[in-house]
Amino acid sequence: AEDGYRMWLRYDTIADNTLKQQYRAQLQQLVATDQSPTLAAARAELTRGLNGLLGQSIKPSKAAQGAGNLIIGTPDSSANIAALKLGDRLNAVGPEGFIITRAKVAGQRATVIAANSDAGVLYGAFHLLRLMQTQSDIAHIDVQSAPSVQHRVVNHWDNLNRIVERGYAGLSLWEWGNLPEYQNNPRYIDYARINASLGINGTVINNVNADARILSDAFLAKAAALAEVFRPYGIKLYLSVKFNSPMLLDDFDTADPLDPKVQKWWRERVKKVYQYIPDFGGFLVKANSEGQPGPQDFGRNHADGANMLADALAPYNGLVFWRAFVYAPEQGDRFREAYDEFKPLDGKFRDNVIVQIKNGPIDFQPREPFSPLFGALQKTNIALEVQVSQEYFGFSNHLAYQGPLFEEALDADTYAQGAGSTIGKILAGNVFDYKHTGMAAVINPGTDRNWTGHTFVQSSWYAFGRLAWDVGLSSAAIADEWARMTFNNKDDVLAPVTDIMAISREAGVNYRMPLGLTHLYAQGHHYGPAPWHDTSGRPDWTAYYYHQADKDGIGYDRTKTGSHAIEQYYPHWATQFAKPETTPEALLLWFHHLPWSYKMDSGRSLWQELVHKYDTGVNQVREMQTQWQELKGKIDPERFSQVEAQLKVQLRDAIYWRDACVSYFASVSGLALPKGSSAPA
Ligand code: GCW
Repeated sequence: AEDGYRMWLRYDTIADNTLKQQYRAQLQQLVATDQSPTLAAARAELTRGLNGLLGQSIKPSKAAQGAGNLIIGTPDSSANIAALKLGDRLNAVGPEGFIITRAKVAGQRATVIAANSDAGVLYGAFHLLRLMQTQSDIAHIDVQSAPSVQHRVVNHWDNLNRIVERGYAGLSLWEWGNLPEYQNNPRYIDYARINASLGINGTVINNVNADARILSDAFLAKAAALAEVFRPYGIKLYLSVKFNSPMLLDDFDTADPLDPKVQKWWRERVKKVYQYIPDFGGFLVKANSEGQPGPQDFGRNHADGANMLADALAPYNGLVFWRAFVYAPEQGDRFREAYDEFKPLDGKFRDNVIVQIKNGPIDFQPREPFSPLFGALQKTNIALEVQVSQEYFGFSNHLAYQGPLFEEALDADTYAQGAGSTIGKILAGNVFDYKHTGMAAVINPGTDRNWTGHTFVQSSWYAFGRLAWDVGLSSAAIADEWARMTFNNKDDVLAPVTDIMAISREAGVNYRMPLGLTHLYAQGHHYGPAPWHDTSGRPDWTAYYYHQADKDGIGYDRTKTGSHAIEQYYPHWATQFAKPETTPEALLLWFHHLPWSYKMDSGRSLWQELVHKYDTGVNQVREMQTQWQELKGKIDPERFSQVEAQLKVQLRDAIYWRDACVSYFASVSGLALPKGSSAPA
């Protein structure tokens, strides 16, 4: 059971003897102080990690002496580090970065982890452990690292009754019933360690479909207890709030953001929040979306709403993450909605507001073009929101490493300031001059023994954190790191694991919605397919709305003959997306309604290509199964057999997806199944 629980922080003793001896000689004693809870956490993690990895205890020491010192700290907390005069290099890594280097201390070469803040020391400690877990050479180590993005936040969609919205791994981790009394739940600490190991510095602990009671004194006391556990790990606590809280908690007849009574209510509540949680991070708000209340209910706009909360939080340096995920059934094209509502408000938000934008214009689909709001909001702080929880990727049953999806989003070039204006660079602050930027991931760990239900969901959590720290990392390099830490460093383990990870996302696109099809999910649960034309529900919650398939063709026309949504992009993409020939095939049906006979690059017709992709997706799952079998006897039997079983479920579901979609599209197009396909006729 431990195997899944430890995630990537396993610290099993290094198998390679030579390397272990080298490490042992280099790291004999840990020179550290417990001057702050964060430094204590760093020391504790290094002790635990090194004891495990080296298979012997590292000696604690107050001062450097003899050979093999590992010295950690800030210039303030460590005289040794102050004496190294790392000034310029430390300036370069900013408030949260770190340096790991070799330097002469007390006449001997020592290994040094230095930072400007205690949190930086903690991140450096985790980084050194990661290098050792992945068996890197640290003999001449010289690393200088700082996060690309300021706010690296995880979002939980946990309800106060512990049911997790879109959660597939048990109940919420937060045991509200016994909080604040039972604070020392080891799981809270491990949760904090997992996040801190990636440099995640914020957590929003409750669902964006918020329960107003989270701001009641009773819940604030509980949240404060969690904040206290997370604090040493550099993690700030944030809360999702309901916009009409004054009405729900205090019988107000309005929540109009311009009403002085309402403003006063929020000022007083915020003051209360900071009495409970002095370093509280701020609010996350879903407003006027999917039935949630918001400023528009009172004739105001998103900026009016966000700014009112921002003003209440400003005296304490609190932030408002205001979500751009908005759409309504009466709109024309759901794709357009977020941009149409937010672009006109650019520059109208306070500087402690961050507009949080999902990677794509619709909703965490297996593949989306990037949201045109990136690059469009130039005078408004922004954050990117991605989803680790596999709401649209087969829940915790399917294997879908999403590193490639996150990388695709970060590498998407908006052309906002010419070529090279990628979302990653925008978030890193290299394109516009923002006061704050962020990256947020919806994660849904729960009480399952392995936290995430499927071991490989852990890999997407890992990838998110690593990319938020360094937007330039490649998903393949991250997969390699994760596989080494989560399983082991042997080539015959790494090869199959990373091969599987490399194809898993595209496999999931292929057997569900290839060539730019999107949202063919059954309504509500979002697990299986329902491509058929269902006229009973909200149109934008049915598949026909998205695929528009009929006997003549398939796809959503977003060009000038359709919804014009492509005009929301800068000219580079607006021009390319205007014509099917210049639209990447992977996004084709996002932008064009095309005849079934349309000729694809492969020479096949659109219809043949579509079926071919569905078949490919199923075959890729078979390939993943074959690769997984290679691991038999080479990793622990528990994780081996669980993933083996999950892959069987995945194959069953992939076949069902393909068969449902192909036979439905065959029925509307009237076309026969291409030769060689194994889908049912
Ligand atoms: O993806 C959709 C989900 C909802 C979710 C919403 C959102 C929390 O189906 O469950 O609500 O997005 O992001 O607000």
